[in-house]
Amino acid sequence: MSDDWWNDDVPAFVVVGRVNAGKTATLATLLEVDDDAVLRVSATPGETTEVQPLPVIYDDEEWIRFFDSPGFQQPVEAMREIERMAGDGTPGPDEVRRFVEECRDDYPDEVRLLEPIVKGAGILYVVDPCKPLRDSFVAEIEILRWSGRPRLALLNPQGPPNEHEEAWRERLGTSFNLVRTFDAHEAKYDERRKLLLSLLQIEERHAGRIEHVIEAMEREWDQRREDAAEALVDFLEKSLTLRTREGLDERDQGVPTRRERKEEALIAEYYGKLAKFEAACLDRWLDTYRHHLIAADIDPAAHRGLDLATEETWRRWGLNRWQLIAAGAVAGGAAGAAFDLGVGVHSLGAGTVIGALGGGTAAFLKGGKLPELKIKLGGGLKWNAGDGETLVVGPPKNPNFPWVLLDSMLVRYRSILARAHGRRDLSPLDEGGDGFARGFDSGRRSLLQKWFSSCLKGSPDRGREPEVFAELLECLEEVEEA
Ligand SMILES: Nc1nc2c(ncn2[C@@H]2O[C@H](COP(=O)(O)OP(=O)(O)O)[C@@H](O)[C@H]2O)c(=O)[nH]1
Ligand SMILES: [Mg+2]
Repeated sequence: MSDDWWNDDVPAFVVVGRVNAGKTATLATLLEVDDDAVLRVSATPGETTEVQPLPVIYDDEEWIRFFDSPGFQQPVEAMREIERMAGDGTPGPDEVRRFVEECRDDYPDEVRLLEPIVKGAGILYVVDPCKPLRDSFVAEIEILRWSGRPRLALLNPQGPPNEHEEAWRERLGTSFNLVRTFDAHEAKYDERRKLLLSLLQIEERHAGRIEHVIEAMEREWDQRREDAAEALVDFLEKSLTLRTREGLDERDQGVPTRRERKEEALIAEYYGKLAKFEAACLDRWLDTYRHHLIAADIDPAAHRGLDLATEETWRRWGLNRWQLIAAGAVAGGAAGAAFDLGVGVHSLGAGTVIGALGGGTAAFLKGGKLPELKIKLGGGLKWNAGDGETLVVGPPKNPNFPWVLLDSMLVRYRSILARAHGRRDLSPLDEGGDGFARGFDSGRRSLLQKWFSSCLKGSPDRGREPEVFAELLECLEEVEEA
């Protein structure tokens, strides 16, 4: 390692444990590194051969330094060696130091990981509590205890809970300052923050610097949420105002198949653009949350997450029919035919509504068969002076369209935030689980409905935008906490 690998002014923590315990994955998740070129997470033992420094830098200054290590290879033999050095006495920091100075040739791995520890680094000992607590692990625990350095044990379960965990907890509890669970494949922001708080607990000497990192991380997290809300407002506005159009000449008007082909092409173009907006927002979110390995995978043909025609979508996302009516009524009858009635839920006899409505919306309100997605000719057929007809497609007349759009994004936001950076699999973002819109209170529903309606009409209400931004920001925070 280069000469400046150690700096007395910067608190340091070295991650140790058995090969494949998940040391590198733990650091990758904690520090949000999803790049194997920086932190190699691998099931192949022996891929990490050096102790690797990972500086935590904010505002051009290094505040904490972590070290990733290859891990113990011969813990039992190393323990015996250190015991031998102590003779009749109990081994302690002096013997561990001597071991580092004298035993590099015979125990290269143990010496490498103990080197920063004897210099003054704190210890993060990663174990898989699903494995039985064998003697070789007890040897590791003993060596680390003898070092006398502040030490935190991290349980990183790589399988379902089993009977071994209790033995681990008991043994670690007697030899470590603190025992915590940190699942390198599952840990989210809150667990990462708690891990840093644990460092504060075991290493008081550098409290100021560790606190600084925690505060910087919290500030950055709020900033990211604001960026995410901005991207979301942008996406909703673009999607709700979207229209595709195409002029029809005399031949198109005369030959029905030509006209139909043009209609279909316009509808496809409409969905293609919608999918692009969706991808742009998700890409921005992934970037904001430092994910480079996974990509937003959107198939415009299936318009995933936006497929209003499937019953599944209706069940999971968007508002239910009465919430929609209420939101529309408050919004002043702006969300399609259903809301033109301008009446509240209570005065609304189903018969009246159905009588007043036609087509898909009526079926929707009745609770019968769900309406099929039909892109109406949004602006109607427009005649431009002299040069024929213009076909305009979008937005779908379905009153739940904006809510389904919003909900499908919130569900993806949840899965982006749930994705731990220590994972190296490429499984797509999980879109499972229910949406959030149905849980919105009426104030939020009506505010958003008013703004949605202005967008759907093609003229977004700019005056309302700050309020909408603040509301969606709050929404994202709720999704994070859900
Ligand atoms: N399921 C699961 N696998 C994990 C977890 N942590 C690490 N792994 C896997 O275990 C293997 C070794 O992980 P790595 O971090 O490279 O271990 P290291 O040798 O201690 O650095 C990799 O294939 C990881 O994906 C975990 O929390 N859950
Ligand atoms: Mg490793």
